[in-house]
Amino acid sequence: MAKCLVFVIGFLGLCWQVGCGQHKYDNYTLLRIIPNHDQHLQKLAELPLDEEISHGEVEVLKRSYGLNDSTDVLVSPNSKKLFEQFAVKNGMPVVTKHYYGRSFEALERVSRRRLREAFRVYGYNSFDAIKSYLDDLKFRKAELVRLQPLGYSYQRRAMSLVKISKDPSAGNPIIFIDAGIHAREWVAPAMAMYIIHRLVTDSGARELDGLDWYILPVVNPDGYEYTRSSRSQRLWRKTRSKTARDCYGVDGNRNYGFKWGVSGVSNNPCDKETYAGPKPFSEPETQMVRNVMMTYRDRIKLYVSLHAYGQYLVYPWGYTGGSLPTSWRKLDSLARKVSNAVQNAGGQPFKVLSAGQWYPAAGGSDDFAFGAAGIPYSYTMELTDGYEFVYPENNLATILPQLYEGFRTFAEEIKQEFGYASRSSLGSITKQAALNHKVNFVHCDLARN
Ligand code: 0X9
Ligand code: ZN
Repeated sequence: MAKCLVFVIGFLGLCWQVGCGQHKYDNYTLLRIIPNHDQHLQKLAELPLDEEISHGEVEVLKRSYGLNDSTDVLVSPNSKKLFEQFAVKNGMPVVTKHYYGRSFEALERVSRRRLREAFRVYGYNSFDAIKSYLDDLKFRKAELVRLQPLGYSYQRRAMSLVKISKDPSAGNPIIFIDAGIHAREWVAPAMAMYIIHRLVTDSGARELDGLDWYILPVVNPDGYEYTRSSRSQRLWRKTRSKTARDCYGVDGNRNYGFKWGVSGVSNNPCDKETYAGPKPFSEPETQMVRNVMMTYRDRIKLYVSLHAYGQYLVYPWGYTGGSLPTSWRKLDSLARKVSNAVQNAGGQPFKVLSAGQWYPAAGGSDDFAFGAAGIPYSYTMELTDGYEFVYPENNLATILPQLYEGFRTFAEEIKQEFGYASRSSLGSITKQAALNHKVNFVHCDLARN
């Protein structure tokens, strides 16, 4: 009887907190605070205050990169007033989305119901569906696709690198793409899978001529499945390793061993967002990505880490906004070409800048690829804008093909700079073909002698 009473009281307590049938974020409010003055940017960079994070009352979903680019903050009913006042006091306009969590259901409940359904190219698929699709692809497209087992996630999910190549023994330059290190950014694995789909189905496409593509579509499968498990976990970001008595997860994009911990991180294992981990590469998931980079570092010429959201295309350094790599103009110019290609296909252009100029955060995969592995082009691509992390599944069929045009541009440019025609051992290539590829023949001859 006593036990029963405790249960009923406990249950009522829970109902009182979140409401029966409701979830944590249902009563939260999303505030999009828009800076229109330099002082606003300084103020916003200070958000949120420490005590608010520790109470889990406030989550900064996106930071501003400049004037008129919003800082998006998700606030609990308790802290809503404080933040509205903060914006009003500083004269910043605010766009408000009430009952934020309720929008998750309408947009995405459907996709969880489809748990056992077949893989859909324009959909948000379960990790199992992605895995089965790839296992099948390996046989259906055996002439192009190989799967290299990489190891296991913390919760023992098997992970494989998808290698797509017409000629694996040619030693071609490699484009390495990963996605989904942040669990809630569902559009990123969807994009990675779409790239795989296009590479294996576009029969006449040039993307595979003289280039190999290595793709890891879900870097953090434990976190990804966790966000699919319930509406109240939809905004989980980190991995799922146990890090303290009651706390889980490391921010994989703070866990890489280059300038680890120097900026934009939390040392608190219970921090929901940016805990850098107990040491660099503490997570099996980041170790696997590192191993791919280090194994193929001589051939990987471009690394792109897919994330969401905000429609940014950023390059090193991420750990600081105070300096840029010497080759930053090349990084910047390639990013702008990619952005133009997406825009020409009807998509949204990217905001292009260094990651650290947006906001400094160390331990990112982009900095490790560039600074430690020596990969000459390295980017973080933040997909989509306007829907935060809950990008409507129905729009995927429109935006994935537009974004793919950006990857075709990446491929063309990488081929031009590092491909067969640009190498000094020109072999049988004609002078005209070399000129077409903007190769300086004289330079190559000199290099050989
Ligand atoms: O903060 C991040 O990890 C990335 N943004 S996200 O909203 N997807 O979490 C940006 C990372 C940029 N790169 C570095 N700071 N190194
Ligand atoms: Zn991310």
